[in-house]
Amino acid sequence: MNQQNNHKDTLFAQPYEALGAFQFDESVVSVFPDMIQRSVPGYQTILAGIGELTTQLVKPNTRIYDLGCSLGAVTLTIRRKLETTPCQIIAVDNSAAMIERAKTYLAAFHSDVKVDFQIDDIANIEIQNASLVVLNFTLQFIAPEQREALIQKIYDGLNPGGALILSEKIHLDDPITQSAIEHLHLQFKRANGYSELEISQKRASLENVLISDTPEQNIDRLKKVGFKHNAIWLQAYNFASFLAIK
Ligand code: GEK
Repeated sequence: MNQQNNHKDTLFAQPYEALGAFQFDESVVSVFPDMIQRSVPGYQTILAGIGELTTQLVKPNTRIYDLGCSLGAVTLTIRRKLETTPCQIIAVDNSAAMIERAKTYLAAFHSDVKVDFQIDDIANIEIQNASLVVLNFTLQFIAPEQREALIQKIYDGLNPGGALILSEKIHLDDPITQSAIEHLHLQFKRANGYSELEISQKRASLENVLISDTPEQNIDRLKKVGFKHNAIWLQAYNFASFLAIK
């Protein structure tokens, strides 16, 4: 994401005496594009894939939802692909700081496609007449006991043939392969310039905030709410993106 004010993420570079739980506040907003690129392997490839899936799956006169939109990277990718397809994009985040920055950012690019930005908890959003819903690394921040209801609401609001793209950090139940895959992610962060202090403080801050599921838990939940067509379409280390079609 070519962001104006794209600052380097140094949020956890200094030792903290009292490390608080991670929050999507103003300090995170200003380093977010750098943070997500250096922390999530495959992020750019997922965005490119979402663009291609938009071309395949979005139907005219339907709605597209970007839930947990942050600075609007997914919305921007989708909007570029829509060109002349008449659709409405609804981009939601409960961080006002994120939405304010996303609005400014998207305003810098011309498009006739309407984007409706909403500052709200995605639990409160009605989903209707949807051909595409994207949860790009958002479900992992929702309380585990609320996840099924959210995915059910999305399924119910999708038109037949509509799709959910769900990207998540994942873990494996088997400790041996889990440890190997986690090590790959650790090396990815080191190679991207994060220090051991930054890595350990970020991990502590995300504890109990980002709660990952296994691939099986994700697929089982998608099946349970009614999706008959489910697959992982991309995985990079312990980050996977699922495609579920109604
Ligand atoms: C991207 N999709 O660039 N309601 C609304 N928003 C929420 C909620 C909630 N209950 N919980 C968390 N968020 C983006 C990246 S980031 C992923 C998504 C990450 C929002 C939160 O404010 C943040 O902006 C986003 O979900 C998660 O493709 O930081 O790892």
